[in-house]
Amino acid sequence: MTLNGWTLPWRQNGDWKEFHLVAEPVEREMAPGMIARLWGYNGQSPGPTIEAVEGDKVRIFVTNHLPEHTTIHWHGQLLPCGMDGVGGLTQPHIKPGKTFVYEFELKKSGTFMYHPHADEMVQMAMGMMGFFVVHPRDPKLHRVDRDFVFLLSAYDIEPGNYVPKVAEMTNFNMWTFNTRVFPGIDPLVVAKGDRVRVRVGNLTMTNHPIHMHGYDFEVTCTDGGWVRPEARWPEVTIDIPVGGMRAYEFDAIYPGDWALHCHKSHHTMNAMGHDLRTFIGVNKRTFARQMKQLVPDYMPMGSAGMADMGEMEMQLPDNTLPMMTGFAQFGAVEMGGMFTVLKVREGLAAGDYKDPGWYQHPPGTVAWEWKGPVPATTRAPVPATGAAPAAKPGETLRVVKPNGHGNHK
Ligand SMILES: [Cu+2]
Repeated sequence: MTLNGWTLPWRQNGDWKEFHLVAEPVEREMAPGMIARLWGYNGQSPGPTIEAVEGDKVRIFVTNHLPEHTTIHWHGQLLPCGMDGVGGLTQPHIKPGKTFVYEFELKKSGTFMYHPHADEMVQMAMGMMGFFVVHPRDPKLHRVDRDFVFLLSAYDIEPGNYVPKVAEMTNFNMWTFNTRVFPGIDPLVVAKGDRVRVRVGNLTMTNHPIHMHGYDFEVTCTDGGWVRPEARWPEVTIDIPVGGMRAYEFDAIYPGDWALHCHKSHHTMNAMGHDLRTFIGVNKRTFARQMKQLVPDYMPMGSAGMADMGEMEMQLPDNTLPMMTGFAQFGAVEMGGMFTVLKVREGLAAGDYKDPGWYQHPPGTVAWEWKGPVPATTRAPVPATGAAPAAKPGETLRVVKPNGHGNHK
């Protein structure tokens, strides 16, 4: 299952399984309220997922409807050098309006990607990429009940704009799963007891530690092939390297709504300015009074953290998304970007994987507000710090003594 995507249709022609990819400008809604004008394949970025079977002979027609030349590289596939898709090195570029044919036999099962090897900085920054899954010839090998794929990609789209800045190196503002951002990303719906595989590929400019709550799991496949069982180890966060793919597997035995996200906290944010000052600990009232003498409509933000931005209705420029967005059954989730939810449910009808809504927690299993006295032993006394002011309840101030020892035991 390709999150927010689909599988490319094919037809059998003699010995060959034939596919057709069209490289072209596309529009992609990143989440309701924001459209990106990108380049992709067959009307979408990322392109549709190619699925085939180990041993298949594939013939892939690639038509170029872009304003400049392109090629496609079949990342991870073992194939004749001339089918490798590196413009200038292994083939002439595919000029606008032309169609090329790639033919090769799928030597092994696993998870691969496709992307241009022509004007790469521009074409990848514009969203040209897709997944290529090769299933084992023996259906009993590496069998799972649910098999999810998504690509990590990043864009720099200034608020009010539609086209990404292609020369960006690090300062992206849209961190996406399949060019969608939370809350626009499909949840991963599975039935309790399902064996589940999640395949994640990274075609951004940085690594992404993908963290999933509620489970431990093992990497069973990379873009180099299947990992032998004796070479696997348990993880709860898997770093996906740039230009790499990791597939991990687990048995879905714990029901719930489990967060699945990149652990770099800026990557679970949408458009944000990166030159924000830190105002934690500032007296909001005094500061706002002083600022309003200079800037009459000044709005103080972030003096007690920035969580209030998750619920704030701010006037946004056209075509952008709030930094934090998305609500669930208990309130604002305060996330954006690379974030979605694994929904494990009991009692789903066979094959019914539509979004089941929020998890109904069994009574007594949700963290609750404690109204009784807090046992004294949980609060060690704070030692006096001489001339330094003692922190008052609710203050975030912490004083570090000149010898370097803090008072925050
Ligand atoms: Cu990340």
